[in-house]
Amino acid sequence: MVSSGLKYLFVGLLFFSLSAQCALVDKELYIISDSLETVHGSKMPYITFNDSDVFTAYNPVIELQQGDSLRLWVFNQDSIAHEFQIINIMTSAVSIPSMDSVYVPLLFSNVGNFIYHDPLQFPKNTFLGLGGMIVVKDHAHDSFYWNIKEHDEQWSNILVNNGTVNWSNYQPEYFTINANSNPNINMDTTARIVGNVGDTLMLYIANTGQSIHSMHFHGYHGTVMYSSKNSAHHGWEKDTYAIYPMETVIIRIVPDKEGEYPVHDHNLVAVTGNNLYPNGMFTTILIAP
Ligand SMILES: [Cu+2]
Repeated sequence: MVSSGLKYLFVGLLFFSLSAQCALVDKELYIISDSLETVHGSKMPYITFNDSDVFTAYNPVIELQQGDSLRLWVFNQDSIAHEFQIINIMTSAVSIPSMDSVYVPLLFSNVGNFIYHDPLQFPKNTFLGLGGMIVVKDHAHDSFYWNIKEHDEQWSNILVNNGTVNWSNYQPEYFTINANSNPNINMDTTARIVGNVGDTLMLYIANTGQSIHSMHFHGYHGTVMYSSKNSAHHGWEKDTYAIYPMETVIIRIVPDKEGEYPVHDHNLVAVTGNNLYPNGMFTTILIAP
């Protein structure tokens, strides 16, 4: 009797320790069609996932701890049907008719950075804005999030009206981090890397665009902790990261000195907005003593 009592106590403790770490996380996303205002004040059609039924140009980051169960509802408030899929997590897409919703319960057992998006007529709906990230962590370090992407006003208008474009001749004109170009990126506290010497800073990047974006850090090297496309890159220490379309990475930076240093896309057209420098993917990293 004593030994079986101990066994139940042990099982009870094990269950308690697991349930203390793994949370149930409820989240709602709303698909809303509106427009993206560029750094120069022009507007183009844009569709995003939103935290509420109010449109923003920014697809929210869903933040989880390793082992969490996500209970996700996706509401389609657009006038046309959409789809939903999480790359490397859901093996197939679910469709969501206009003004309907889907419920997606998922367990996230592994750390990583995952793109959720609308894969319908890919890359059309993702290009039009429907792509965000889910990050799964096993740490409590300061974290920063970059949803990097490029845009073309003429193409967005063609695609939203069911026209066709030639993806082999793609010359986008705007380049954004979390839907902002320089100088507005610097106002986004989720994007702009700020810390102190010796901190461990974690940067989660998702390329939801259709171009390669080669992000160059001046002043600091970081370590690749995760890449969804190139697991061979794990552990590499670098200052430039070529991030492929629909790739996600996690980079760890431990600053060794104070200072303010530029971070930008090494593809020079991507530091412009409608050909104007430096209104593209350009920000700074700010490290205090
Ligand atoms: Cu550079």
